[in-house]
Amino acid sequence: MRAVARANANVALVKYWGKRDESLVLPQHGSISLTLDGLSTTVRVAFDPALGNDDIRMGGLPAGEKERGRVSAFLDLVRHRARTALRAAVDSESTVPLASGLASSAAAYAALALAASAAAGLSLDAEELSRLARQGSGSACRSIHGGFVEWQRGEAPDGSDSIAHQLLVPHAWEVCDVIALCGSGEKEVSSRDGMRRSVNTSIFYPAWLAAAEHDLTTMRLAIADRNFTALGLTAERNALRMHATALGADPPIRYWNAGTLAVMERVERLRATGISAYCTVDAGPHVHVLTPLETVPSVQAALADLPMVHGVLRCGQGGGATLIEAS
Ligand code: 2P0
Repeated sequence: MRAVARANANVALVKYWGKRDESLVLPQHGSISLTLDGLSTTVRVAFDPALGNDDIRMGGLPAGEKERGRVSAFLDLVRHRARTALRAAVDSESTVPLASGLASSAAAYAALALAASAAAGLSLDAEELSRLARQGSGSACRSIHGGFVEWQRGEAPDGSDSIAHQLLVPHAWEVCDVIALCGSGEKEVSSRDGMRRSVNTSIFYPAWLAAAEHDLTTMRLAIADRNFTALGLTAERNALRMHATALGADPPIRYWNAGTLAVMERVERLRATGISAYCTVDAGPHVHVLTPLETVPSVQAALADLPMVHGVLRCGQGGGATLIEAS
């Protein structure tokens, strides 16, 4: 009745930005990501007859009320499926630097899906795990797999076909992510709230939907052809469009800060010197700079001396969620 699992974070190359069903976590459109190594979350789950309530901790400390409710609701999905009413003790540990503002619900819910289902005696395949993880956090369905991954929108009202599958195994094509940390602490508008507000109020949302479909097609081709320039241009354009959509919401949502723009400018200048590097930005100020393996040191050096950059992380490609212990 106990299990430990680990999963890696992922960076979206074509972003998920908007749900069509909030409770089932069904996206408005598909998305494509790269699973990263070095930014992982390990989750321990133990179902225990002695517990009257779920005991949810993060790094050994009791989780906040909002997170407790969200994790318990997720555990209810597992309990329902395993036909058990037992409460669980859950603890998680992350390798994401503390207070970097890079918190990853993708890694956490992918690891939780695997650990909780294994602890409950369920043996789920990757497809079932992806479907389950999605209901914890949308982007978590992609972190079940390693390498390049596509989350397909799906059509079924019950979400049964809204799952992720692998496009390329890790290291089949060495694209890396150099992350420039441009801020710290909690963001003001969570991704969940930001995408809801964008769907409901952004004057650009219909254009975003059309662009996302087009970017998915271009990105799939870029990955199939191992065309780094096409991957970089598409990822950068898609990120700018996602942020334009958020800026077009009412009230507007701005995730960037001055550091974000300084990194973007530096990367443009690097490109002018012949280094192949492109930016993408998730729902926060940090900039992920995509570059081939051989140019990682040059990109890292170029970002590290910017005054508004608090740190630089180098990430290669990570594998899928793994079960570390089960008993
Ligand atoms: C992505 N993001 O594709 C996009 C890009 C942020 C910007 O997925 O509400 O934490 O739990 O499904 O997965 C972050 O959103 O949102 C996200 P929920 P999630 O990676």
